[in-house]
Amino acid sequence: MAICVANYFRKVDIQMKLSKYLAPTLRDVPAEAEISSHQLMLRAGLMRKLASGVYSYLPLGLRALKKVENIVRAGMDSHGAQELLMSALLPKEYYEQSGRWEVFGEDMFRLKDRGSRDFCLGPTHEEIFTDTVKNNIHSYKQLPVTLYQIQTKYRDERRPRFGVIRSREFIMKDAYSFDRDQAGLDASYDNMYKAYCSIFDAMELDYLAVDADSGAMGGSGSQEFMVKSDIGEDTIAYCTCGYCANEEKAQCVAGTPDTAEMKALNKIHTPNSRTIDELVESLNTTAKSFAKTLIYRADDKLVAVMLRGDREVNETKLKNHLGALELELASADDVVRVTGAPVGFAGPVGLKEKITVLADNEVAAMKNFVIGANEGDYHFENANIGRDFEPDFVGDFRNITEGDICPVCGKAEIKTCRGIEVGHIFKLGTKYTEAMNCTVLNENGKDQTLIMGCYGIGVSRCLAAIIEQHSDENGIVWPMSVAPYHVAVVPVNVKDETQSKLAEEIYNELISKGVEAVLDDRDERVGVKFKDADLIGYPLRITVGKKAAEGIVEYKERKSGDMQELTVDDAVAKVLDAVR
Ligand code: 9G3
Repeated sequence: MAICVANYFRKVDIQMKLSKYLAPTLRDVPAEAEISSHQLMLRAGLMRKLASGVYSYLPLGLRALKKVENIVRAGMDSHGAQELLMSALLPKEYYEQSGRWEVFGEDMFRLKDRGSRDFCLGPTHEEIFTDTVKNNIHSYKQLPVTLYQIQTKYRDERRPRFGVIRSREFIMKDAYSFDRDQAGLDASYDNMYKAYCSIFDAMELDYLAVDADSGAMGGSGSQEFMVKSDIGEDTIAYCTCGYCANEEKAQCVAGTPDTAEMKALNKIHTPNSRTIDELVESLNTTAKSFAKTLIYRADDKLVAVMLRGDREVNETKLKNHLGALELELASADDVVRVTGAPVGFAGPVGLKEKITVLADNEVAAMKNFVIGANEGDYHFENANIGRDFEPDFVGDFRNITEGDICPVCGKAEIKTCRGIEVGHIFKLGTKYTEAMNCTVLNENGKDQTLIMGCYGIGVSRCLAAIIEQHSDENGIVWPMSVAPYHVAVVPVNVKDETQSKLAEEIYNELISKGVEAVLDDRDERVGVKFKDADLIGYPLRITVGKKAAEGIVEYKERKSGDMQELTVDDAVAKVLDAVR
């Protein structure tokens, strides 16, 4: 059947001739595109923007996207996962069962049907897969099972940016594993980890698997697959010992306790020293001898967190410690009310309201440091924990930075780089299976709640990440595995019978051998054709020019830029070799 279907729908020739092909390349860089992959996807005619964070894929972009999708599919299928396709139009009842209908406020696209029943456009499908397993798997003998889909997701991002890297509609592969117990989940999770490594290797992505925060998903741990890139939104901390974590999660080791004698606490007049720089300037000291106090609003409570003056607060660690859903810096009014002073003089001593005071473990190791005096234009010097104030909790609340000691090996210094998250795998636990009563009968005929993992890959984001990592000043440099076409056959002058005829013959021979070739039969100057071929980034190019009569063509590799003159047969053989 398959063969005759292929014959039945023989590819019409038009499909690969550029004179008829929709590949609208652009000379100029679109203003709104800030990063190279976004610029190149627009300029090479791969996609067009429909609205903010909403894109249409043109033929070249769709071919490459489908290749990325098929690599993901092959990786999942080869690791025993089973593909489904769920609806993207989801009734609110499922999200109400898990309590997420309210939680995901503005991000969720919500709509009503003609009977004014509430639906959403699916942002993720934990509830839907759990419901499917609940209704269709009843015995432990049917476990373990990992189900997945490749499907369009919708999230109303506040600030869509970077093309399809952060868009409001995107294609995700989301998978969900169901096991009887933790050991089963560990096995399913490790299996997915291996699948992800094989998938990203096949796409020729240079990635790191990093320990990550599980955020609202909870569960017992997660890892992100990060593609190294200077435009990545995430910061990764890594060590030569192999430790690797998202900055959100990376642990910071406590400072070594300062053994100096405690000096007397002393209030000092610090007029107009609101910022650390001004304070450092006026006290002729460094930020390291200062402990700043930041006031946050966590859900409906105010909280103070203290850090050494030169450190940044890690809001993910703070939010997780407090178990808060919402966390933001307190308003100026809140700060004035709780400190009794204008912003910039907050400290742990003399707060006007009893609020929780958290201290980063580095502050707990400091002696005789400067703190705000909760009074306009005043600070205290020589403050010491234990004598002058007692924090309610000492923990890790700061961002790791380059040069910090690695929390794992305790010897080497941490380095950081930026990355784009292309995958995220979670050990979810029983959050959804409990909420939705998803159980199977065990050996003893007793109901047993299943334990889940969930695993995401940003398929459309991978396409952009591949371009971020595989492009140069002339355009995209596609890896062969995801290139929209393998080779462009370019006659220099289409009006020259010999060149056109030979080019067409080469193109037909390549197609007949299963090579994905395009023929640039446009009546354009050869310079334009070469620029387009480099911009679109076909991995190989065969140019048919003056030496066509002698049966000599030029073979060019996009990546290395190597060019050589070959006989037609040698050129065709080289293409076949490179494609396989
Ligand atoms: C929502 C909205 C936005 C969301 C979510 C739900 C992120 C949401 C986390 C995940 C976790 C995993 C399965 C595949 C891998 C990732 N943004 N997340 O759950 F309703 Cl509006 O999606 N889901």
